[in-house]
Amino acid sequence: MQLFHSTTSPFARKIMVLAIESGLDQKIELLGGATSPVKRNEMLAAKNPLGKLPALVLEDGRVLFDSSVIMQYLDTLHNGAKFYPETAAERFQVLRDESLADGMMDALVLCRYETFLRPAEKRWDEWVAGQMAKVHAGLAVLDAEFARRKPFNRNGNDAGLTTIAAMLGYLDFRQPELDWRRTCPILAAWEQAFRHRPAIQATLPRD
Ligand SMILES: N[C@@H](CCC(=O)N[C@@H](CS)C(=O)NCC(=O)O)C(=O)O
Repeated sequence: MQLFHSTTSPFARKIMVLAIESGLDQKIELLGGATSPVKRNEMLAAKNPLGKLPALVLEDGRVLFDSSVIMQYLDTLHNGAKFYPETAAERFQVLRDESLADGMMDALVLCRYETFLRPAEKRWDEWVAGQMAKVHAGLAVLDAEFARRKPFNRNGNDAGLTTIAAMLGYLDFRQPELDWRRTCPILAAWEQAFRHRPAIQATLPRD
């Protein structure tokens, strides 16, 4: 299998965490190459018309995207602890967590494009503030929920928690000045413990 990948992408990161934890990383060839809405990676766009990574090219030529679809596919390929539980109640909690963190990552990536790619004279501050409002609201919900529930009631192989960790890592990577640990101490304590997982350490974002 080949994975269109970038070491800065939180979406690619969550896939690599699952791949490393399950030993599937040995079977995945990483394809690098930057992409952005204003500079399409044509090799990638030939496989995923949305021009986005991650995209997974299977042995038979089929291509899977987006990151949640790839995660769910890879989870069928190993016999270790599953990242998506079988029972509906647990599964939909995991999917909801993944969806919330994915949405927050979307907002953070869009902010990055707006503040880094877009020419300064065309920047729209209210739009960035609107994206960041989604991030702040998501952080507040996660902090409140983690106070009530035990995130470790399953083993750490959990697509929702993995995506939340990738989202927080991306937040620290791109906006280190945003002191979310002060406003979300429970989430911060969880992140500090989760961060020590070897697959999380092996996939820290880097330019
Ligand atoms: N919903 C997608 C989001 C992926 C995404 O936004 N990837 C970014 C890199 S972190 C990208 O490829 N952006 C290029 C573009 O928007 O054209 C997923 O879960 O995989």
